[in-house]
Amino acid sequence: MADGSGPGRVTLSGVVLAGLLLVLIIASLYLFIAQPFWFPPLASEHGGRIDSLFGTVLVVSGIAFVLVQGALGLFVARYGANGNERAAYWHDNPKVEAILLITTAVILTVLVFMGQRVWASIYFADQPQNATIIQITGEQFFWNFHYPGADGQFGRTDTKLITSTNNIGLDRNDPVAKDDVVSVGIMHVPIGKPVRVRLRSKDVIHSFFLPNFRLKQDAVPGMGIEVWFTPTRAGQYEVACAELCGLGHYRMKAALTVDESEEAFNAWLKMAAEQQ
Ligand SMILES: [Cu+2]
Repeated sequence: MADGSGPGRVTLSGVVLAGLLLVLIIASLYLFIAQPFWFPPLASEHGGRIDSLFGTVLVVSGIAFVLVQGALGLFVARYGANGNERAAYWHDNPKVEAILLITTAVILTVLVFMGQRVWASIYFADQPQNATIIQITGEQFFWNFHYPGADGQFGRTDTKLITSTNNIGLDRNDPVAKDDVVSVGIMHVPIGKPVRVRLRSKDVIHSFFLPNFRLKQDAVPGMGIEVWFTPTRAGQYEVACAELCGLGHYRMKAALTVDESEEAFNAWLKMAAEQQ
């Protein structure tokens, strides 16, 4: 009976709901423990800090979730139609409210400061001087990778020089542009050396996303935004666009190769320069 004074009934809908909840709990536990859909393998130096922060936030919010939902379930079992007790009602309880508010505020503040520290250690750290510098221009729907070539200097670019074959408007008459490499959809970096990426966009907002490197940064028209990372694992990776930038957004991806040595990277750069 619903007034809490008599024995409850076992209803079909109740049994079905309990079964569904059980399936949901088992499926969730499996997904968290076996991790079949987790992050792709980590391949950058700073990524470990992001992953451990993600783990901390997940554990803290997981504990809060179980406590809150557990309390809800406990009260339903105790004071619901099947229970024998009546729930007491009161309007406010300043002590309980203060405890809940302060506990939540302290936990959230600690998490925010932990996140702030990791963010600052990646974004506000000094840019490394000995880095490979690449100017990356996003456009609908591909990525252009501009390397300075052997002289280490980027050639002049001008929007007026942009044509269907000169995506970034590189001035080939500029002496320092002679050895520049502009690669469409193919990016190479050497392992173990910082990479500074200068991001631009020609049309709409794109987002330069390297899932394995835990790096994601918007490319905004009219702005040059720098980010950097250090690859720690040689191999082939995906560059994605993480901003819904138009109808062809789904195919806006590029291939990133982390070469296993500086020599291998230079060999690729030389080969690409010869094809320009
Ligand atoms: Cu895009």
